[in-house]
Amino acid sequence: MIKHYLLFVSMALSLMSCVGEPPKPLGPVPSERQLAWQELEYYAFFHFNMNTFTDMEWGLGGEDPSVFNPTDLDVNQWVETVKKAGMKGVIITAKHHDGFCLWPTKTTEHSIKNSPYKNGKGDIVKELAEASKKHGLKFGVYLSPWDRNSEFYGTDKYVDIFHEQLRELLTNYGPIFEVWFDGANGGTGYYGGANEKRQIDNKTYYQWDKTTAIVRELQPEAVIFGDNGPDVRWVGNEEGWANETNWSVMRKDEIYPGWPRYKELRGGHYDGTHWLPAECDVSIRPGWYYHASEDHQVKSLTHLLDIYYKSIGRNSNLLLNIPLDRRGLIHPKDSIQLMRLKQQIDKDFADDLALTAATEVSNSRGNGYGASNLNDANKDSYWASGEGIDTASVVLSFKEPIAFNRISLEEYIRLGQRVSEFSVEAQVDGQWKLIDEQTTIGNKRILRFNTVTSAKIRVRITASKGEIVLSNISVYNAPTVLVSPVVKRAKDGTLTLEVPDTTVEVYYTLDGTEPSLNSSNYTGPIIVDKERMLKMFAYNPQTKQRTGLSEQKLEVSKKDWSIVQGDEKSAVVIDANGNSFWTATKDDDNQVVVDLGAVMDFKGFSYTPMQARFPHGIITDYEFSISMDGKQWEMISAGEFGNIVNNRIRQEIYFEPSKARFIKLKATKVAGEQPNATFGEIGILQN
Ligand code: FUL
Repeated sequence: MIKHYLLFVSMALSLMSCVGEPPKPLGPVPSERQLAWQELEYYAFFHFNMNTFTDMEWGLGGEDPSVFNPTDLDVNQWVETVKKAGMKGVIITAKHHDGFCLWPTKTTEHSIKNSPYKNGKGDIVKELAEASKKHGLKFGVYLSPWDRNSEFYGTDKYVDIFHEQLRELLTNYGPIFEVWFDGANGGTGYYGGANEKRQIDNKTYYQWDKTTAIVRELQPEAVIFGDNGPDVRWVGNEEGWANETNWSVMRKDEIYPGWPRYKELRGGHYDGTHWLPAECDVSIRPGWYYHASEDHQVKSLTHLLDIYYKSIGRNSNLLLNIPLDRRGLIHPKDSIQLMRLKQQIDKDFADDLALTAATEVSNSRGNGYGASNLNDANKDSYWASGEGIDTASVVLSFKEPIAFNRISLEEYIRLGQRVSEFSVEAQVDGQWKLIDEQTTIGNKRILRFNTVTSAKIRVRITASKGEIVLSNISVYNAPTVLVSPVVKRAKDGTLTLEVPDTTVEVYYTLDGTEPSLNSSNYTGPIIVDKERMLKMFAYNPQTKQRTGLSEQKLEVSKKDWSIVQGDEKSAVVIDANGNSFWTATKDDDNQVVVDLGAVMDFKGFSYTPMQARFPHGIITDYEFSISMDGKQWEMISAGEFGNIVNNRIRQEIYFEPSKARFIKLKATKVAGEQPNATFGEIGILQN
């Protein structure tokens, strides 16, 4: 009897090995909540709170709740916009560092209930939770542990308050998919009027174990985001990119909020002990909160695409921030860019060419784990190599040669992240030609490269932590990105017109006439000495599509210009790059003096205010003077730059035609409390 039983077991086992046994999980593996989160890929961050109304990024905590007063708030507009943009969820700053709560919390008076919004009866967390549910989007909350308002901050009592706030948010607003804890803490604050610095130990003060337990108890499906997770990690920058090598595992016990080695968060740890995948958080504008002064700085399509490929395409999720304006709406400039990105992504991934390929692998662990699982459009089926086999290759064969420029690979991460080296090749004229060599794959890895035409693609896994387990390979031919050229200028007058795609052509004129395909074709940097009106468009010769016309005044070259007054750093004021800036010191009298190198005719000047994220010293009132010898000065223009603080664009001021060798721009008034004037760029206008 026992003999029979053993025979039966061994027959069953050999049958199983013939259909193939699944590989055993390798190293840390994701939890169900982490897997569900990973599927979302792309979702919205909404920074909207007290700072929106004080024009700040980090409120101090002593703000008056009466200042919070959106006039046209419409959460449906937020939700509909991001849904159309292809996002799968939203996360709202329920409380930022200044402590103001967007819901009528019982824990503090510093909340929406003491604001004019809906006469204190409003609850924006509720409104947004309901709108998200209605539109089928996931809902998440940002709750800042640091609270610059609470008088109890620094004591155990505050930690109880923080935990209670968390309980309120996780109890009263339906299912939550992510709870976002920020590691930031600058020390100082209002703290109930104490206005002092309070030091806490980020590792222990908030009782993270208890905090996690509250989330698990009330929202077991929610992931917790923090520098060290425990479920989702910060990516170590706020620019929206992960390293090319990006492990979803980390030696978690080494990490804590405010960890000084945060750069390691960009790539994870090869020998990680916990599953801790990365989320890239980045704002569509320079700041997280809305500032009218950044309306001209919404990220370009090229930049947003780059973010997409360097986050989602590098084994990370993307949390893209859209600040809400003071009305309580998404600004049209942001909506337009969101839709542009969505349209381009849709085009890039419109047609998975791999679905038509025959797949062949050098090794597999048997039926059920074969090559055809790689292109069956099913995330749950996978190809796996045989026991102990950690290098192998896949060949995709097409009936006809195809043109392609993207390849997307996915590991079956339920069994762990494994691949550490791989390459992609295409067969051209009978030879394997290397397209790219990379390291990790993870949940999703998308490679971008110049278009290749071939009927055979080979993916070689050259190193892996164990058996190879890939769920998907997709191949795309993304269309050329057609956007207006970016104009760059150098001090010597060199003009560069940049387009992201090398196959796109640029046509331009410098005499103010409308360019056509018969106009100059831009082939590389050119010197433009004199003041000119540049008009141009970008053109895709394959599709014959072109962008609209764009134009820009090119000022006279500054190659012989030098600074007469201003410290050594002030040279950036005449470097033809408005993104660099100089701050005058007390000794400079808030002015800059320039020697034009020769007597010049002109009838105006330009001033570009500083463009950096935290502007200061923006000149609102000025005096402009000229001189032949740098000693005798004549002030020929004085006045105000209208609305410059809200709209930090280049200013042009005209006056009677004049002749001079020296020019002087003096700030007679600057915006804000910092008294020293800043200068992005100055120039002269001749026509
Ligand atoms: C940072 C915060 O300090 C910023 O204000 C913003 O909320 C960003 C998402 O996280 O660390």
